[in-house]
Amino acid sequence: MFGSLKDKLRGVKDKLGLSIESAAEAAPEEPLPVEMEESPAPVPAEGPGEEAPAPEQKTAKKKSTLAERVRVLVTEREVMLDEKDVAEPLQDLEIVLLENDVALPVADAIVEHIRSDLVGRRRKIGASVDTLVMDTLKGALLNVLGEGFSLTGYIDSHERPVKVLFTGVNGTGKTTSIAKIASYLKKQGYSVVIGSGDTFRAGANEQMKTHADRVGVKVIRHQEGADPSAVLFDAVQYATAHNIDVVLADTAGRFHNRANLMNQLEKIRRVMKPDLVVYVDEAVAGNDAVIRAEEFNNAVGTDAVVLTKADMDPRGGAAISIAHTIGKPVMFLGVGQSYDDVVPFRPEDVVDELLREED
Ligand SMILES: Nc1nc2c(ncn2[C@@H]2O[C@H](COP(=O)(O)OP(=O)(O)OP(=O)(O)O)[C@@H](O)[C@H]2O)c(=O)[nH]1
Ligand SMILES: [Mg+2]
Repeated sequence: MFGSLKDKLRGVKDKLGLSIESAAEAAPEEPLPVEMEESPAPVPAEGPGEEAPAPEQKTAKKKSTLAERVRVLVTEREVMLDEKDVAEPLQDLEIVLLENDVALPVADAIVEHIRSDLVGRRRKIGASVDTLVMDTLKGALLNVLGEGFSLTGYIDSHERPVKVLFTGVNGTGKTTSIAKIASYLKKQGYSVVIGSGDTFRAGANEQMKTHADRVGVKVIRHQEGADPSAVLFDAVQYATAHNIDVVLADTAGRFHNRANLMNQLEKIRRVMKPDLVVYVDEAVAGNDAVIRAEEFNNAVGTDAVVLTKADMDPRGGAAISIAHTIGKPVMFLGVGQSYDDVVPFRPEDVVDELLREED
């Protein structure tokens, strides 16, 4: 998962570390006072060994900004970095993020977070710069990944049955994810019923039934072509009558710009009254997934996101960008073809995975 991005992040991490190291080494032993804008004219050099600065040095000084003139201070490995110490590695980081499908505003937010974390502030670097680099990268990634979303936490704090409606474009993994999440919830001790709300695509009912049988969960179905709101309403009725904790509702794949299917989704919402509307898309779609998630969120509203096929995604751009872009948390990652291949999206775990040194 995210192999290409992980590799590239290692390179950036090393370069940032080296830049900080060399800035720290270049700094004088004793702390120097920060040179200010209106500093008095330098006292003429005395003594034979000391010469006035060369003309080109003077010009360079005049051109430099205040931030650049904040020199690196090292006191017991405490370092104050300036802009130019981190400029190159941060530029590399921005390129790496964009190349790996991270949305531009999200890449900017990550880079800015690191810049403001490092530049112009005294930072203790301890025995090595690795910790500093790691902490700053972690902080920047966590900042865009948001809080995540615990479905079991939500179920525990809401009235049962909790009704979860799954939406999204064709073939992204809605039906499979519902089976995986049903299995996950069952293992956590919750009772589940599935509503087979894709009455549109031929064979969808059978597909849902096969998955549900395999994970041992009841499915409420109507015949093909039936009104999906009616099926899902029945699923909720069934759950209420049988004290079932969770209703997972499947729907047909649809595009946000297909008015008839979107109107149908609106009707499903009104009739079934879901507690959570979950948008499903595939991590491999990269930036397209981010754009579609935003469009769906604007059109029908979204409470949380499931990103499938993360196992096939070397880039990780959608996983990093989606929560920050649409302001809604990622809830699960699909990481393979088997029913156990679903993992709750925990930002700390994702960041650890991204910054892990070895595979
Ligand atoms: N590798 C991998 N494949 C997945 C994952 N999730 C789903 N798939 C595969 O993606 C394909 C489509 O999955 P479905 O669950 O049928 O997708 P859907 O969104 O319900 O499709 P429609 O009902 O046609 O809109 C299937 O072949 C799944 O096995 C995943 O996390 N990893
Ligand atoms: Mg489906």
